[in-house]
Amino acid sequence: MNAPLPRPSPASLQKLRDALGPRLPEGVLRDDPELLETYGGDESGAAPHLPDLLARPTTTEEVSLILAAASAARVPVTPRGGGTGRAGGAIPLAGGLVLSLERMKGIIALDPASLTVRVRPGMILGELHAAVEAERLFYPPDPNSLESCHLGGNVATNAGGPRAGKYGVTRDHVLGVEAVLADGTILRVGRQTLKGVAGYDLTGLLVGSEGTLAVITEVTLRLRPLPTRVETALCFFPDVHAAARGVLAIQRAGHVPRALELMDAAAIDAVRGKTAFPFPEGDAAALLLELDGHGEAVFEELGVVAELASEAGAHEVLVARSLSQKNELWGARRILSPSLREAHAHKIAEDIAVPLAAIPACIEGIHAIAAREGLACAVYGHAGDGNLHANLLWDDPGKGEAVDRAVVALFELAVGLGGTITGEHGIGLTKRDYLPLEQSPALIALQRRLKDTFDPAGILNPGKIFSL
Ligand code: 2HG
Ligand code: ZN
Repeated sequence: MNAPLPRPSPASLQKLRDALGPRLPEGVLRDDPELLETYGGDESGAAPHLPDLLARPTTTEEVSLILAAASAARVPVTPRGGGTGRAGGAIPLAGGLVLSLERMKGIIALDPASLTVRVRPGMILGELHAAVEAERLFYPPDPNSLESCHLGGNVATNAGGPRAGKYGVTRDHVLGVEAVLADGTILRVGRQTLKGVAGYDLTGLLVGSEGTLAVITEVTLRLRPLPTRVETALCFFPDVHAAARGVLAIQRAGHVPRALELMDAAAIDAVRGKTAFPFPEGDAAALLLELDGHGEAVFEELGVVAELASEAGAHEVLVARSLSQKNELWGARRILSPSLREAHAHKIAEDIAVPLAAIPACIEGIHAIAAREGLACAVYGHAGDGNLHANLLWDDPGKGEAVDRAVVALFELAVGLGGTITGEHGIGLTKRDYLPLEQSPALIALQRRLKDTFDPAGILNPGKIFSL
């Protein structure tokens, strides 16, 4: 078990206050307890920790000042976006200073001709979608929290979402960033062009580094033309294995739906009656599929894909005929996680990913692990890229040890099938002790050395990704 991280001494905190107080505009640095309390947790379900200070800068220069002073005073800094993370990445484990980028909002430059947009980290993802779509452009990543998550947090965690199977995760769309190192150095990393191979891919390294290497203060994203036709359908299957066969058949036949979301019986039960969409009783699995492109061809392809789903065992395919029907289907998908949380006293949602061919074995393995440990479970998620949300659910507080065993077994299952312990939520705090199940000691040691190079004082998001 990891020992708790030491909190900064009162003297270090005073040194930081003294360094920043006269140099930051009024209101940027706060320490009122009621406010600090709202910056201690995220959506991982992990216990919150109270920070000692909160900084809400509005410029890159302020971020640089804050980091340089925190490095000098040896005060831990936990960068924070919208607080929607699922792995505890934004929890200030060692107290210290929470650096919230929420006030650095908005678009800096949208360049439709170059297919790029430069944004500040505090921009809400849903607002970016609306702004670029108004220009008939498309930014595909769509994590479930899109109405509240911030671009900076998406970049820090390399967020995914349903459309990642076709379009990739956040990293696949980031051309460059402006980042501030722990010592306050401001760097422009990467490029503004669609192509460019100069030097190491440090943009790729910073994306997904979960606030441990640098603080992102600006992001340049690649945009695509907005598909003009989107077709959505829900296929019902008698069991989850038939649905998994459907996923493989559709992809093997050469189709790349922009979403291929699977829900097992427990997931369907959790949303039945809670959304506008009337899920019939007794359905044991469903696939929400969506195709995009241009013109009538998309609808024709949907017919072919629906036929493949039927051949795999789907007994009904319901095609959304209007925008409101599409929204009903997606509404049901988007409330899965909160509905499961409401249905049980406790919920752990792992986000393992496996090679596509291993999806059936993975689903079978998840159900077997939960049954063995006497836990309820629901499996759903982004089957199109093999990323399955294995939810363990229980009400009895005495189930702690069974849950711990089940979590390890889930990770071993994923890794044993050639997969990963996290497809999209990140390692953060909640999975740091399990990283060695997937990565060798030499690989973890190399990453620790990289961390030391970027952040020699070790102030940036301590206690995340690696065990203490
Ligand atoms: C989703 O796909 C999110 O809905 C949340 O990644 C997953 O909490 C979950 O189960
Ligand atoms: Zn997800």
